[in-house]
Amino acid sequence: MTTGMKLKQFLLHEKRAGVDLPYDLIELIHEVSITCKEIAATVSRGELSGVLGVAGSENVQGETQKELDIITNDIMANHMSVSGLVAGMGSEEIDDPIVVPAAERGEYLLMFDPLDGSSNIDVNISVGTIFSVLKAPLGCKAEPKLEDYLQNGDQQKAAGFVVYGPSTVLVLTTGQGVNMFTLDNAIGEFVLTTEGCQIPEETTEFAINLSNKRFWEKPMQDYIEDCLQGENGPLGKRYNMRWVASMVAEVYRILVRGGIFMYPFDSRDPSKAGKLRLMYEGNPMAMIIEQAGGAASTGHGRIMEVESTGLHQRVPVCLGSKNEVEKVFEYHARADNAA
Ligand code: P6P
Repeated sequence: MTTGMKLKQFLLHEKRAGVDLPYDLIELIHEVSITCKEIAATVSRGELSGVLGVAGSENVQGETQKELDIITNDIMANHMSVSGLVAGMGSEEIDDPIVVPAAERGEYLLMFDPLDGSSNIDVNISVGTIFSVLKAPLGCKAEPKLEDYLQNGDQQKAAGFVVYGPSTVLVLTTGQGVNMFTLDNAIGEFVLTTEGCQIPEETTEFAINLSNKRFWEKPMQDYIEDCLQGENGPLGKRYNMRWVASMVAEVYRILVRGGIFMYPFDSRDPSKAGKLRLMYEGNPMAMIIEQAGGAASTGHGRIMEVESTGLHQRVPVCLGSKNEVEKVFEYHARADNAA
């Protein structure tokens, strides 16, 4: 009986049951969960915190930073820098890799988006923290070089996110399926509430920012057009649509009831492959989705096979119910073949 176990208790139970889960990786996940409890407490204060709104700065993406983007980044970076578990870190909010003092280095690299969906924070819509764990090629012996971070998604040792919604839920995979832990504020612990998430292979619910339609490539326009034709169209079923503008909320919904989420390439800035970032959004979410029986594609291939060329590299994202993602892949394949 594992439901009701606390996060670390469950991970140690998994290790005793034979799962290949090093103790320092268990510790790292536990320490990340502690920072996410602090972030949860911070964002839940809303207007009381006096730090809603913009910080008057931009991140490396050229995106206006919210005060809470910076505050939550510092919570994660400062806590993990002295955990003795990471050799270096990459954050959406920081241009270059975060250097960890030699005496504090550990065996892993941590990539994170401290507050995904932060444009929603001022209007009290769910936001979240996304993290990805890679092995440091040189371990703790030397400061990681940039190329040490540039590993593809299949190299991830763990991936997860915390959604700060009506309830705060940590979603985690270490390569042995996907489990969910709900924060019990009465005891300050993440408690196992769902073991072995499985995404339905079929769906009638798509999530995309339809206002960008004119900027998409034709296969994506054609797929959405066919969805909108409903049961009398070529896809033969009536679709529903969602768009929360918070990836963690969309992915959580898909894990619970299925669906397909897309942020495709668009021509607003042709120099970028998409809006979402590979290392701390695309790859961790792709690992979670695939581990839950779904699919995660760029439209042309698996996200986790995309070669990483930079900390803040962009990637087009299409993920969720396996059979629906396959349909989108086919629309792109037909266009590629025609070309
Ligand atoms: P748009 C949040 O800023 C984010 O990175 C994702 O969490 C979300 O899915 C997407 O961007 C929303 O983008 O263009 O609809 O505001």
